[in-house]
Amino acid sequence: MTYLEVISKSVGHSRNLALFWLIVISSWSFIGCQRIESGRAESSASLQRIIIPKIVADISIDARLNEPVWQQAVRLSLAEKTGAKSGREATEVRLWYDDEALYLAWICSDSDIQATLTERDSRFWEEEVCEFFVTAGNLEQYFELQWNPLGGEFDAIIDNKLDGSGISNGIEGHWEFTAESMESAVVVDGSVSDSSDIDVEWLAEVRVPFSDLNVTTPKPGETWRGNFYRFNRGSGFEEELLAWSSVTLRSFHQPSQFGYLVFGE
Ligand SMILES: [Ca+2]
Ligand SMILES: [Ca+2]
Ligand SMILES: [Ca+2]
Repeated sequence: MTYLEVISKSVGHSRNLALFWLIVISSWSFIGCQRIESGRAESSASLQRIIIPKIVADISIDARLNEPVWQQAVRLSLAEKTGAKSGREATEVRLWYDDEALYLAWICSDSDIQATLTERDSRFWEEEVCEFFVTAGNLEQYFELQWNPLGGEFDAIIDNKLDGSGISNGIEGHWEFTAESMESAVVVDGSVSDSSDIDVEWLAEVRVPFSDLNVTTPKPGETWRGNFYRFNRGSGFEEELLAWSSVTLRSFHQPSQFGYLVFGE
C-alpha cells in the first residue's frame, strides 16, 4: 500500500464515518423536532388565560368608552393568528361583567377600514370584522358573535366535530340562533371603504347578556373557553387573521386552542 493509498483509504473511512454520524444526527434531530411540534400542538401551556373583573356600573352602549368602568376592565391584545408576530395594526379588547351580562369593547387601529355589509348574519369575515367565540363548557358547541365597522352583527351556534386530539373534523353553523338581547354600538374614526385617505380606528362597545348564552351569572372562579379574532384588510396589504389565543391549526374553528376566561370576584 503506497502512502497515497493509505491517505485515500483513510479519507474514505472518514467520509463514511462522517456520513454515518450525519444520518444519525439528522434522524435524531428530526425525531426531536417531531416531538417538539406535537408537544406544541397538544400543550395547554401556550393557551392564553385572563381573569374578567366583576364590576357594578351603569353604562350606555353608545360606542363611547367614557365610563370609568372601561378603565377597570381587563385588557388583552390580538396578534397574528399563529402567534408568530404582532399584527400590522393594533387590536385591543376590554372585558368586564356584572350579574346580568358580559361587556366587551373592541378598539381596532385601522388605516384603511373596509366594509359594505350591514345585514345581520352577513358573511362579514369576507371584509373586516371582530369575532368572539365562547362556550361555558363543552368545546364541541360554542357561540360565534361578530361585529363589523358598519354596526353589523352576526350570531350563531356552532357544532364542531372534534377528533381524539381535539382537532376539528368539520363544523355545522346554526345561523337561525339570535342573541335577542345583545346590544352593540360602533363608531368609526375615518372613512369606510375609501382607501384614498388614512383612517384611525373603529371601535365597538358590546353587551352580551348571559341569558342570550343560555347560562345564569357565572360564579367567581368559573372558567369558560373562548377566543377573540379579527380580520383586517388594507389596500396594498394581504388579508390579516388575528387571534388572542394562538391558533396553529387550520381556520379559527379550533376550540381546543381557545383561551381560558376566568370570572373574577
Ligand atoms: Ca359607553
Ligand atoms: Ca378610509
Ligand atoms: Ca382594515
